[in-house]
Amino acid sequence: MKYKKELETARKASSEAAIIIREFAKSETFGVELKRKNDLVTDADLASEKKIIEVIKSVFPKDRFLAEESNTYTELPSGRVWIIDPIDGTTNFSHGFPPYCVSIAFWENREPKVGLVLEVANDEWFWAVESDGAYLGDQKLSISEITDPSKALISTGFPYSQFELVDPYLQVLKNMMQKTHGVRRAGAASYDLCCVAAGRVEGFYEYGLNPWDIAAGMLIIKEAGGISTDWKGKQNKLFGKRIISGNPSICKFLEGEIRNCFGEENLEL
Ligand code: 2AM
Ligand code: CA
Repeated sequence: MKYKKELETARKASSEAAIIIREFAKSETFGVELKRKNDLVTDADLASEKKIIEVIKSVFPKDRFLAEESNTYTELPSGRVWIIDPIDGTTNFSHGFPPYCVSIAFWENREPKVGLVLEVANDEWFWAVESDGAYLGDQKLSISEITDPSKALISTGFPYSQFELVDPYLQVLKNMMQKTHGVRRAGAASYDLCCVAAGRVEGFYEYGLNPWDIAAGMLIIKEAGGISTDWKGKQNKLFGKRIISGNPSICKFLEGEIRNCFGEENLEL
């Protein structure tokens, strides 16, 4: 298998990070700081990121890192890059409310090659390697074949910034409640994407996301047979902030609903 060494390294880094995160979870006395309004960082995020980078650097000393707590990039560099969220779902983690994940992606020349999302509380390992499929543990994943929105379960994330767009967001949510099987809000975007890949939900949409929230999950969805787009139905960009994922029919449905409620002028940054 191509990228076997990268996958093994991502596995090792995430399992060592998970040990640290579980220790913090038990202690219940970790420090929590505010980066911006509602934007938490805990000692566990910082320790997890340090460990992940240390493990990967020991194997691939020349690779670059785009990691949430130490990132300086505003666009994806070329070459070999690791995109890391040391804890996705920090608000969940700080309340002891699963899911919370470690997300590690390896990209080469701006294409995803390896994606790994470890949901720490339930020890679920979602992973994918380019052209080799997506897996939960050793079980192969494929996205849902449901194309009828009225039979679809949809996941989303509530806005935590750009509150001026809350009204159109709530209008979409209202329509989702009426037109689909229901809506779920897990609190960790990497996990939401894995739930699309695993067919647990049919579709996902959110705005305000960062590259490290989606870099691994996007590949896991692709390898499970799904797609991720921006809010205009075009190829999703890592720094594009907005995402729609699912099978093509459900993505089309979500795109139409979002366009109707947000208006053309709010579909991009
Ligand atoms: P994070 O825990 O790594 O910050 C939830 O909607 C998704 O948005 C999560 O993936 C979460 O990732 C991200 N997010 C970023 N900032 C957030 C915030 N202030 N509140 C809630 N989620 C946030
Ligand atoms: Ca994070």
